[in-house]
Amino acid sequence: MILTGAGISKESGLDTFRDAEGIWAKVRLEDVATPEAFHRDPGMVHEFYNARRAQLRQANVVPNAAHLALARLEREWPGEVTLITQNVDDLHDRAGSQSLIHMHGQLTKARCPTCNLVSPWPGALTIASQCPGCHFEGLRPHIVWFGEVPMGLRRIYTALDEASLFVSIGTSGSVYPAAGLVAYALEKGVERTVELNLEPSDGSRLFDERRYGPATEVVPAWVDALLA
Ligand code: BV8
Repeated sequence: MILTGAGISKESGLDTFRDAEGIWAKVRLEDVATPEAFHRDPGMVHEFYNARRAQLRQANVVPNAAHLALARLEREWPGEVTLITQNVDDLHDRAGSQSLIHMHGQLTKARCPTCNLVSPWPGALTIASQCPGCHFEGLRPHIVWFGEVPMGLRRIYTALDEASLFVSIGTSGSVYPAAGLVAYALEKGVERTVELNLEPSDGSRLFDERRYGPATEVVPAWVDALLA
């Protein structure tokens, strides 16, 4: 089981959340990443996600060596590899990871609050964006906001019940329930826990092995060592 956070996409040019120049240093989470914010000012929330969606489409924003190393691990590892990401970017998808759960949603999709249809939506959303299914006007980003239940939790906890190895990559370990997955894995008897990050996360004491440095260096080196 591999859990990734914003740190793995940093060297692809996408901001993290809690670093000094991170997203939450520029905009208040309460204004753009909660259902109340969307109800209060949908235009502002759309603007926030439209800007991040547009950034994702820039030619220089591509999967980096860490994303590619995880896709290679999935191809070459004799057992099951399940990748859970908190990231809403599509860099793991574009790197070729197959067994992938976007537990906080996906920037490249829109969801209809009326009929729940999820549609690919690479472009900008507005308050007039119509659902391709039921034509309701008022699509929302297919994102899990604070106070909303993350996606794929049943699949995640079921996979964790059987996991022998839990790896946390590029996450500060500050958002739950994602940050609680390593403790859940340990409770279920996972044999080994590994943290690959720029610096120790909030839960670093729960990890048997810890390697610190930029993801594009630390992750490929760790994958090479594991496959060897
Ligand atoms: C829920 C989508 C109920 C939006 C996101 C009080 C205590 C505990 C919990 C709570 C509480 N009050 C409220 C809560 C619950 C709340 C929560 O945890 N709040 C926190 C702030 C305290 N959680 C929720 O609301 C969740 N829902 O609880 O529902 C429930 C739960 C279970 C079952 C039933 C009901 C919903 C949370 C999802 C919110 N949506 N994202 C968007 O993206 O716009 S969360 C957001 O934070 C992102 O998804 C992000 O991925 C996530 C975590 O952040 P990180 O990925 O870790 O990024 P961060 O910047 O923090 O860290 C980056 C790390 O990378 C750093 O460690 C850095 O050192 C490292 N790094 C930097 N550069 C590099 C690097 N590493 C390697 N290489 C580099 N180059």
